[in-house]
Amino acid sequence: MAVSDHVDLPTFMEGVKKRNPYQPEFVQAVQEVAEDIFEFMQDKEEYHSQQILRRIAEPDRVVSFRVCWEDDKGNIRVQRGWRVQNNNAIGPYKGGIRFHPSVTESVLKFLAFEQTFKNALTGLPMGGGKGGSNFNPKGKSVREIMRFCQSFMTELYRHIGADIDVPAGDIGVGGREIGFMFGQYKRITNNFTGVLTGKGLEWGGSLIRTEATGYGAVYFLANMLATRGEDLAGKTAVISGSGNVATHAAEKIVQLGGKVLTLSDSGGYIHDPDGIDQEKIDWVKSHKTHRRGRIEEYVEAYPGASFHAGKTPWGVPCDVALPCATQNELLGDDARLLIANGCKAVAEGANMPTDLDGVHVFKAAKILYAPGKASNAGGVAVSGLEMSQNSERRSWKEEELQQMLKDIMAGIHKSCLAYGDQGGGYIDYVKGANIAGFKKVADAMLAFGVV
Ligand code: NDP
Ligand code: 2IT
Repeated sequence: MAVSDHVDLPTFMEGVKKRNPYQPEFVQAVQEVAEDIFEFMQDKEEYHSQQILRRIAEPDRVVSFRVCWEDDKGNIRVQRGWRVQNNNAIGPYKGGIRFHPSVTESVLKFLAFEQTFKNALTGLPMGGGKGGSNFNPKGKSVREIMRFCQSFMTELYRHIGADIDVPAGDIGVGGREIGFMFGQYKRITNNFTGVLTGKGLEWGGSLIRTEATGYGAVYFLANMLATRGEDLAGKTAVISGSGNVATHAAEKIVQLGGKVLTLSDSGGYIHDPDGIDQEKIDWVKSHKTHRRGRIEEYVEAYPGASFHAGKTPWGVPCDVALPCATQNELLGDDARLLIANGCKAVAEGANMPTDLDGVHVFKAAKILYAPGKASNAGGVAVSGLEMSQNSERRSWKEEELQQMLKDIMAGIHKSCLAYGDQGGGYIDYVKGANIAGFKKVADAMLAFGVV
């Protein structure tokens, strides 16, 4: 009979660190989950003896490849591309593609690990994966971006498929890049299939996929506030980022009667005390996406606002905060400042935007705090609905999809309550999300035996 190996949390984390040297983001993501799962597993012998967490924290595979492309001046450029297929226990690998100079194997492994739990929380049959490249789209012409996307897909196509692995967008990858990659996939394979999500509406895309992550994060925030008998009407919001997630989160806050005070990018943040209304949000969308401008130019269009170079917006007093830019953008001191200034609720639009210190500060203060794997799951949820529509070869109506998104976010909130309710009116959403996501994947893995 096998003897189960009951290592404690510090020993488990020592092993993770040793096996993944120079991968701090991945170690951080595993630590955040392991802190809750070790407690949950205490009386669950099977998860221990079958080494379930150890197995989820070892990607099924990491594919790394060279991506060569020619820039407009005829120079040959070489980038590195990856696809991390973390876990497909409950469905095909699913997760976005990120193009940003900060992309490393560690970043993509953390994202694929987080995605595994997030996708389980949606209730849809999707495993976890993530991909990307250290390619920097900033300052590149559209032709250069097209050539890069084509070259990236020329390798990636052999690792993905509608029932194998279905990538989508993430930082630096939006509808245009998905179009270039889908075009190249189709050209190589001669196969028109739902192999990517976030597609254009004319060629298999789903309504509301573009808006889904930001809208979903605000629906989740509204669900959290409702547990304390509150809503978003009249609340002030501080948001970081000015891309897909940030602008759509801002839009939904405004629709629900809140006032958005800030947006940001890697250059700094803008503070608009009059509120960033729909017309201003439209300006930001167009400025950042079509003109590929910087957020600092907002103050030229709207002189009532101020720009704060090189800073994050967490010092601006607010009722609710939504970090929607990137990982580790909200640190322990930022968390302390938010709380000192009266912030009641934080919903993460980005993946792992709060560092471990910050997570512990929010938990200790018992504020309403939702980790990205719960609150930003609306995007991948509508991606899952896009996959269903592709399989059925039909398109659902906008009202149907809006309702499904709301229902899915409410369902995730309910799952968090099931495992995170600590009594006395405090819900630990991090714990709730980690346990609910883990349990679903773990139980599927138990059914498959040792694979
Ligand atoms: P976009 O590329 O549309 O926008 C990214 C935004 O974040 C930009 O404002 C960008 O500023 C800023 N940003 C990116 N990297 C950094 C950095 N290192 N430091 C400071 N600011 C930075 O990406 P998305 O809005 O799609 O993604 C934002 C976050 O949401 C990411 O964490 C992503 O993983 C997560 N997410 C996205 C989903 C989606 O459906 N798109 C789904 C779930 C989560 P700048 O222009 O200066 O680079
Ligand atoms: O982090 C994420 O959930 C995403 N970037 C979206 C993934 C997807 O497959 O839609």
